[in-house]
Amino acid sequence: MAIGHHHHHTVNKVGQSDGKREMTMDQFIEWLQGFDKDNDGRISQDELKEAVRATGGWFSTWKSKRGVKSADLNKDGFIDQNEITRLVEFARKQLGMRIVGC
Ligand SMILES: [Ca+2]
Ligand SMILES: [Ca+2]
Repeated sequence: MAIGHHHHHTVNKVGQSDGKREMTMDQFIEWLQGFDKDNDGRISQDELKEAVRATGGWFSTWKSKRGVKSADLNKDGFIDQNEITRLVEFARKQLGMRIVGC
């Protein structure tokens, strides 16, 4: 699956619902990139923390820590473009998000 293209419309939080909304892999990536506050193209643990919170889960540091850990292939502490798809499993299991089409 190619992730070469990124669109740059800002995706705001997906509702403030229960995070159970179904989305595609592309939408998930766009959604996550909406949390890239410093626009470095990577998701840090702090940024992921905001994403976790936005799913309606209570503020959870350990979840975001685990998310980064499980997806961070090169162990630099950030989720970059190549690693972002690895967060899908995390989002499914830990955040209860429904992500389709991968
Ligand atoms: Ca960032
Ligand atoms: Ca990394």
